[in-house]
Amino acid sequence: MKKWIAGILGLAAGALVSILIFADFNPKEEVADQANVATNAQKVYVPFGQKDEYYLFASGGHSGQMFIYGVPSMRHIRTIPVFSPDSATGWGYDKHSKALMGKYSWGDLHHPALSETEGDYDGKYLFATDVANNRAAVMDLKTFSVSDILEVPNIGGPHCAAFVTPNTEYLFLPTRFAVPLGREYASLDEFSTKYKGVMSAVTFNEEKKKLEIAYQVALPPWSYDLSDAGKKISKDWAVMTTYNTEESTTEMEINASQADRDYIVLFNWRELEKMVADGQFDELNGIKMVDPEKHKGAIYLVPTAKSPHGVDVTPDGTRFVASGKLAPAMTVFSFEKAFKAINEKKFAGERNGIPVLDYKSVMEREVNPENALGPLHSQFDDKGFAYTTMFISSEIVKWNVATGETVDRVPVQYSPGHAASAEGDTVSPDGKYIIALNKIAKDTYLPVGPSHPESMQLIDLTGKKMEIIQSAPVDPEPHYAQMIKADKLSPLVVYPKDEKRPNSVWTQKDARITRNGNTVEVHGVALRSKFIFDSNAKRKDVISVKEGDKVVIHLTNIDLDQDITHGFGINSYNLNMEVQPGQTQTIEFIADKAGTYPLYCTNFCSALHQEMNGYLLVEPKA
Ligand code: CUK
Ligand code: CUA
Repeated sequence: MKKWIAGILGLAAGALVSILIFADFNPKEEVADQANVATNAQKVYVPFGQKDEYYLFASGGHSGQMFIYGVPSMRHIRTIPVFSPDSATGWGYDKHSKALMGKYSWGDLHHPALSETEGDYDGKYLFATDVANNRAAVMDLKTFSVSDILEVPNIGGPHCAAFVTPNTEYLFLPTRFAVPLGREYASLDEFSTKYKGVMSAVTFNEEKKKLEIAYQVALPPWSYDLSDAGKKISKDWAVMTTYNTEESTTEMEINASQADRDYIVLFNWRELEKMVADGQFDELNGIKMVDPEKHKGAIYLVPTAKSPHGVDVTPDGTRFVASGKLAPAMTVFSFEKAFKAINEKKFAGERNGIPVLDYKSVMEREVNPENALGPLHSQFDDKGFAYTTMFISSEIVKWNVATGETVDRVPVQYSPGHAASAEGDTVSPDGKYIIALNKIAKDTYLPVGPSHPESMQLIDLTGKKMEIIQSAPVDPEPHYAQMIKADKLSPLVVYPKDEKRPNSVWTQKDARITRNGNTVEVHGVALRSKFIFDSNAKRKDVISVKEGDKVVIHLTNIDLDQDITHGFGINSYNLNMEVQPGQTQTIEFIADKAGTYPLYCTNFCSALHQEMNGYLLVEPKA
């Protein structure tokens, strides 16, 4: 009986809903919408033979990789393996990448940063850091591959990074987790005295293609969340947000949000540089460590709404905008006001020996769009507007930086973390597109089980209203991305032939196998469609060793031809590498398993690719 009544009520409710829907239905609007879909489709369609206008370098989060997309098509073009091994490219298997990966097999890549000249992306290098295992990496955009990885000592989770200064003088790595100085053991009861949030200043030596640590700063034991470098008038400065200034050591979810205010840390890196040059530092594990309590004049605190997440410097370098995360507001601060207060030494007090500026004297305005919740990160265009992601209310809000007025908002699916606008972190953003990097896709794409991909949505900024014109599922996790004009990059077509390159071999007849004690060294070539390891042997494509030998294989791809990449995999030896046109790669292993092991080219390179194979013969010990 009850079921029956419920059924009738259900039908009635259904009818009501249909009436409402039909009442709302307007055939004209439907037609207009279809026209819109067609225009939007045109906006993102990149016809065959043409290329995308922008590269998007997107963080792969805990996949440890960097993803590259074309904009506006939003097609995934390539993955650069960075902090995690990748069998497709042999990253983590060949000697060079294996050495760079060291003892780690995963990473958590958060914020990519393109190299800059005069505050503009110059298209030369791309930096990234690993929150999981305290590393920084640099990728060369000539080859789209990693040139160097540096493990930074004394720190715990460089999440705020990597952001670069306007001429790539430094990339700064502030950390999320406070750790005892030198990462010694210390009880959490001594958190406030022994733990520090260490920030590292890393430089890139372009000639050697090496990352180096210039110095570190022992900041209070707080969590540093996001940072940005100054520009133009603020070019010698940088800002970063903090939370857990409560210095709680457990149940952070509750305890780190007690105080009404946390801080933006404002630091002058030119001053820090001078201090270090003047010897104002202590040495820790071979690194110059500046203590801001002892050496004053470079670091200041600006109070801001509790537990801020992002902080972003405007393209003209005059302001920095903090996003509230827990407070429903963005706070606009003025660099000029901050400099004035610093010059006049007008401080509101001190925290851990660091001067605190007066909130009111630095703050320009609090921006509070109606019902917008969970502001995380802001990007900018060329017309003075900011675009802030709202994690909780799932939207992007466009507002005027000078007046604080909200001009537009667009719902995104769902919960955006960062957004990336075209040339967005430069002194001259393009204002053409912004991409919402959404943490949750839910029902957006074909379902693939309980966990779904994340999503990116491309938004056109050129019209009166922001308009979503494309959406793409992405692998975890889109923390941040940077979008650069494609014509700023000029990648190599082939690695140039270089006869002086160590261990390279450029003709078939120079291919050879030599033995030195227990080490067998192969100088081989790969070409369509064969391997030649030893030009004098009866079978040129066979490597014969003895069980227990150390085997070193150098392989040069002598097909100097666009996109003719060869692979080199050894069946059941868990080894693979890639050799791009003109490249020399080395793989090293101990032949610890006797037996017969086919080896083959793993990259489909020609009609006779399937014939491109040979054998590794491992003769058992007597
Ligand atoms: S964080 Cu703010 S959403 Cu790592 Cu830049 Cu992810
Ligand atoms: Cu070489 Cu397939």
